This record gives sequence, C-alpha cells and structure tokens, in this order.
Amino acid sequence: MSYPYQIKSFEAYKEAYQKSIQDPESFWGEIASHFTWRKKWDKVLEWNFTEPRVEWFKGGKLNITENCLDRHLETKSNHPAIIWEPNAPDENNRVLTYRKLHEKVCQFAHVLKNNGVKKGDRVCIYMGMIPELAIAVLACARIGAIHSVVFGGFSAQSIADRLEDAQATFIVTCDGAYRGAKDIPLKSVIDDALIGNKTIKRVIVATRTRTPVSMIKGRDVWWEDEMKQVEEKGVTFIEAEEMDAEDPLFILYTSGSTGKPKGVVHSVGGYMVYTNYTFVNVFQYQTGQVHFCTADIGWITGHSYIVYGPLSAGATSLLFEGVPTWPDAGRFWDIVDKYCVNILYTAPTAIRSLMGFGLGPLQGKNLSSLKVLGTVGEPINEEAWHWYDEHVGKRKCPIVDTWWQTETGGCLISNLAGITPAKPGWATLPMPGLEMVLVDENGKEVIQQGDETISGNLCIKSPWPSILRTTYGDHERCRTNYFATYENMYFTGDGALKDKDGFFRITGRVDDVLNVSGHRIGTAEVENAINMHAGVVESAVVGYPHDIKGQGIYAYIIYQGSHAQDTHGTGDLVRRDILQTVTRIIGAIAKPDKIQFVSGLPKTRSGKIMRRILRKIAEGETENLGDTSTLLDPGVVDEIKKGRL
Ligand code: 6R9
Repeated sequence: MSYPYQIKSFEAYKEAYQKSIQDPESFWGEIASHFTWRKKWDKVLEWNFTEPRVEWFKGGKLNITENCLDRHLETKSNHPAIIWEPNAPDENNRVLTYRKLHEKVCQFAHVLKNNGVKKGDRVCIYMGMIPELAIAVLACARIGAIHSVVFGGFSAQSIADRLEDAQATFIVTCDGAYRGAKDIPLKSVIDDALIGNKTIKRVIVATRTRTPVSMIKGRDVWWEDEMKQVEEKGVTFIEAEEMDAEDPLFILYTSGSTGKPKGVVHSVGGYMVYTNYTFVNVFQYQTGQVHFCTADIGWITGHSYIVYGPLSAGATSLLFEGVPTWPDAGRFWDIVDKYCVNILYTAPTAIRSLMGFGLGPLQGKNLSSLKVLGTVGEPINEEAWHWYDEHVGKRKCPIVDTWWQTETGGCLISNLAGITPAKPGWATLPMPGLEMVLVDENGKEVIQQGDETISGNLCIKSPWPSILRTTYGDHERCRTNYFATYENMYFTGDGALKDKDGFFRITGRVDDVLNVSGHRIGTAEVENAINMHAGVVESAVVGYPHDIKGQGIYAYIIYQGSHAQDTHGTGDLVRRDILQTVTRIIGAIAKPDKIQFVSGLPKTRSGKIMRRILRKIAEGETENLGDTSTLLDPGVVDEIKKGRL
C-alpha cells in the first residue's frame, strides 16, 4: 500500500498547507477518496462553532474496520498487524497477522452480538494491554457499538461514574492485568464498580492472570467460552455494520477543569481519515516498518496510534503489556532490538525516567533499526530531547514532537519526520488543515509584528476531521468548555508561543488541569477525592515542577479529624489515609506527591481560593507573591510559606 497523500518535502508541506486552508473540502475530500466507503459522502464539510455542529463526509457510509482490516486482506493477509510483547520477557510473544486479526475481530463481534450488544450500545472496556483489548475495540466498531475504554489504573469509583455517565450496558474486562511487578485484579475492581449498578447486562471476562474471580451467574461470562462457541461453528466472518460517517465511534473520558471527567465523543469518518493521515505523515511510515507506540490503549494516544491510525494504514503495530523499567530500565531497548522497531513513540516522562538510569541499560542493545522517534503528552525539556536524540536515535533519527489532545483525535502540531524542520522543545508547525491562532485574555488575536515571538492562548479557527463532536450526554458542556471562551474558536486550554518561522511551542495548560507523567488530571477532581476523607475540612490542589513527572501534585489540606493530633507530629498516618482515599476515588495516578497541612487557605473576600498564590509557593517562589491585599486573612500566607514542603 502506498500513500498518495504522504508529504515528501518541506515544499510539498507548504503547498498542502496552503491548499488545505484555501479549499478544505477538496483537500480532505481527495484524501478521503483513498479509503473504502460503502457510499460516498454528499458533502465534505458543514460546520459552525456556535452550536457547535461539525459534520465531515456527510452522508458517507462506511465501517472503520473494513478500512483497518478487510481492505488489507488481499495484499497483506500474512503481514503482522499486531505484534504483542508480554509483560515478562520470557513469556511467548504473539503475532497477529491481518488475516488472524480480522478473524478474531469478526469472531468476537459475534460474541458481542450473541450477548445482546447492538449498534449504538455503549461497551465499557477495562483491560490490560493484551491483544484482546485491541480485538474488543475493533469488534465494537465492527458492529457499530460505541466503545468506552477505561485505563486499567482507574478505580472502581471512576469506572462506576463513567458507566453511569455513558449509560453503558456491557463490559469487557480481564481477570487481571500484569504491569511490571504488579498484578492488578481488574475483574474485582469491576465487581466493586458494579455494586448498585442497574444498567450492565453482561460482563465478558478474558483470562490473563488467573487471579481468582467471582463470576456472577447470569451476568458474567468467560471470553474463551464465548469464543469457543463461535469457533466451533467454524465462523470466521461477520458482515460489518454500515455506519454513517457521523455516527459515534467511541467515547473517551478525560479530565477538565471541573470535577467531573468529560466523555469526549469521536465519530467514525473524520476520525479515521485524520488519524490515518497524521500517522502516515508525521511518522513518515513506510510499508513493512514496525511502529512501537508505548502508550496504553486506555488513552487517546493508544486509540489513535496503536489501533486506528496504524491499522487503517496497513502497518505493523507493536503492543507492549508492561512498563519501561521492568524487569529493568533496558526494556524498551530490548524490545527495539528484538523486533527491529523502526518508529518509537513515547512520552517525555518515560524518557526522563530512563535518563535517570544512565547509559548502562542501553549498552549492548542494537537500536540501529530506529528511523523515527516521537514524543507526546507534555512539553519536552531540552535535556530530555538531546538525550533521546543522542543516545536512542544516535543523531540519525528525526524526533517528532506531537502536540494534540483527547479532543483533537490526532496530532495537530508536529514536525513531519525528516521532512519539515525540528526544533528542540518546539512542536513546530501545524498539520495541513489547522488554522492555529494565539489569543489574549480578551479574546483578541495576537498579531505578529516582524520577527517577534508572540504568546497567548492557543485556539483554532476552523474544524479538522477528528475534532470532538460532543461530550457524551451533555452537548452544552461541550459548547461552554471548548467553544464559548472565545467566539467562533475552539479553545485548547493550552498556552503557546509562536516564533518568527511560525513554529509553536506549547507552554502548558492555562486552566486548572495538571499534566502528571503525561496524564491529564483536574485539580478539582483531586480536591473532591481528598475532601471525601472524613477528617478533611477543605483542600486546594496545584501543580509544581517535577523532574520526572513534569508536574507533581501539591495538596494543601485543612484537617480536623480524629487523627488531628498526628498532623502536628509528622502527619504521616493521615497522609497515608488521604492517599488511600484518592486511590480509591480516582486511582493511584492522582495521588498527591506532597501534602501540606494548613490551618487556613488564602481566600478572597468573596471566598475564592487564590490558587495563584498557592501555585507560587508550591513552585518555591515564596518571595514574589504579587498582590495579596485582597485576601481575607493575609496571615495564612506566611504560615503556608513557613510550612512549605
Ligand atoms: C495526546 C494527549 C492533552 C494535553 C494538552 C497539552 C499536553 C500533549 C504535548 C503537550 C506539550 C506536546 N500535551 N502533547 N504539551 N507538547 N507535544 O496527550 O492527550 O491526554 O488529552 O492531553 O497534554 O497540555 O492539552 P491528552
């Protein structure tokens, strides 16, 4: 398979960009024509950002799995689609060719149907990184069910909230998951999440860890038993459901500045075209190459660049169950060596953590297969960039710094590997079709004069094919969150710089969202969880710079529980209980790194917590706190400064 829309020179990029802005409909229509459609669209694009309403390839009919699987069968049936590397290096790996993956997806689609799943039903998928996860995702898409993958690190409470919000009726899970030295009892977490749940009709459980599980009669069935029934009938195919281009493909929950995660909805047609287009162009994928994206499928990066982007391009996608530091910090390099990985796509936090182990783990590992390196999830600091470039890429692999979001579906700002220039710490140029602007607090576009570098809030003036369509069950929330801050623009929530060459550097979130190890966490969410603890009166959570995680979580807590005595000592017991509470309510990823007990929080006379001050103290900038005269009780600031951790 060749990609006629693969950009091959900087000149060609500029041309494509020009064309995409002048005539987006013919630009995207031409690209979309290279996919398999049951029926061609009537109109490429209709939109307004006021409702908002965005429709791409309107009237078009397709199924994304025919594009990810069926269309490759003629020429690539024996090519590996998914290579699976298990958590333990001595366990056998698995390779699923396009034929095998197609067969398994069709069979599991039958299983879903046999269990009552219908087009439009919401299926929650809570699994570890095993091939069955990708199979479950694709099987949902095959029959038009809407998948909602929940990352395996989220708690029962988080799952329960998501099940409720999506009104999910089915769950696919595993007995347990291996992640490094840990063994996570997924089914047991699901059981907790289902206490009191009335909507879930069936739970399908795949075997992985053989952790004992309680299978509830009439509700829970084994993946293997169900598959066997289909296999024994010799069934290897299922007709794909014909979907409208604008039908929802999936829901993925992500954190915002309010306490409740939002169910971002992506639709079939636009998401398919855009993830494929960016996969082929950003990474400059060549047929036969092995693409290793280290994200978990529970995040958008895994959806777009492990599953849909690579498979729709007929690529080989490597799926790794474990973590970069287990059994040792050489694991990524062993995998690159073992499978001759050509493209490695990971997060700056992983690079920084591996840097900490020095060069030893790289020794004796053959990394010469690598052609392209990528990063995603957070700004990359120059030190990490150079380490990646020098010690992993051996100065011969372009590094793509890809900026994007759950809501954007695919990369929006990135250099194209080896085609457009890179600049350490800069995501560089927008993808074709993307009209990025920087806006000041008053909503006015910041206009560049001469060679100056400008800064502002990053907004987008017009839609690209994989823009979110809504937040599930609450369109108004989608409007107010993304389209109401600035008129007629999508607001990203990020701040950015733009230099004289038009390159963008993302400086980080400008809202109350933290980015911890590349994971988005809302401060309000963490506060809500902390406040659940019986002894907590009030709390305020902010981010602070963390060497490895990028940002750490700093919590200021007013505590008056029965353990109060202890907070005057070390407070360790209480701290431990609070961490346990956060783990229960959200998951371990949201645990504060620092907890400072305080007697009061800096508030304005109207009762608003002044986070700006708390942020500065957490960052260690205790001297220059700005205007504190509007505070109700300026004295608390001194106390907080003194007790800083
Ligand atoms: C894909 C993904 C989105 C937020 C985003 C921004 C940050 C992502 C980045 C980056 C600087 C990059 N972010 N990529 N910041 N440079 N290359 O990560 O989606 O989990 O929704 O997070 O992550 O702040 O707004 P998501």
